[in-house]
Amino acid sequence: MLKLLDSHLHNNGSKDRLRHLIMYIARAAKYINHELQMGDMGAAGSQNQFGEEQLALDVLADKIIMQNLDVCRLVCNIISEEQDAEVKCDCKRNKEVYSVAYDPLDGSSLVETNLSIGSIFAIYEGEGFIGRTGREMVAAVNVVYGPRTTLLYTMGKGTHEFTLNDVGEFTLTQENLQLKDVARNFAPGNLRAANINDKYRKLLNYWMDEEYTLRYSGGMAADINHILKKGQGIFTYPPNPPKYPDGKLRLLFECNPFSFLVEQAGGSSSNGEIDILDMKVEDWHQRTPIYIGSKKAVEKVIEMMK
Ligand code: AHM
Ligand code: MG
Repeated sequence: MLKLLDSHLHNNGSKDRLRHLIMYIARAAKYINHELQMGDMGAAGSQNQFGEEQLALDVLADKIIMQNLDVCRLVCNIISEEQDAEVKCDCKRNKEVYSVAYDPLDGSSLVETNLSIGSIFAIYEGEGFIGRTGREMVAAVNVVYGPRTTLLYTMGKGTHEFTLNDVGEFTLTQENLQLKDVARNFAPGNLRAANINDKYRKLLNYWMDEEYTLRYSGGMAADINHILKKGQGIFTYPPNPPKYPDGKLRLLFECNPFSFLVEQAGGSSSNGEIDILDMKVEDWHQRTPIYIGSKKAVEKVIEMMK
């Protein structure tokens, strides 16, 4: 018997409104998936606020998600990695409402090479993001568009994987993903940082001396998904000042939702000092160094990068 996303959310104790919201997110992912098969892979001719070139697909994925979050009327505040500021929507304010932060197409520069990319979502109850921590998220979702399209979600009761089938349903493929404490794979982001940070160079050497297996695609959505599916691994993205004094990856759109998904699978994540999920959001586009994956591997990184 197929286990559908909708009934899994229900059986997992989801409030109806949160379940509807996640189903709208899944719907957006199906449309994005379709565009990836059929759509324009070229440049949009525009840049985001950080001067990064946008692809037609970045812009389209952003629109598809924004429209779905808007029409469901459950979301008051939305912030996208592709937008400068928060968007306020018409929601049913008298009832339980949500705020959603998302990265519409993480790793989109990989799209022309046909490597996997993803859409990442962080869902909070109530209105707005500033001053809150990742601990306040009520759900996180990561959709990976690869040879198959898969969706991971957590609502704080485990991390579960679904796969999109031919008739457009996400069906359960793995319940309660589990990370071992010890990693054997490493996904070292931002090797440029090793030029200015000898500790990172030593950490890289440690992994090589210990004969870890390199598994790094350059797309965080796929790299974290790899760790979760293989049941072990460590992903790092340290800072490299002056260009990225806090690293490149964003707290709201990437680090928080992945930290929630990984913690719910028994792993952990840190910025080198505190857990990512304990960081206070001060700015929508705030960046943070991140070390995430198997618990003991994260501890080792913190110790060596101190
Ligand atoms: P994006 O959201 O613009 O796609 O950037 C995030 C991506 C991550 O998926 C990945 O880990 C990182 O950028 C790699 O960046 P770089 O190759 O610049 O080190
Ligand atoms: Mg991204």
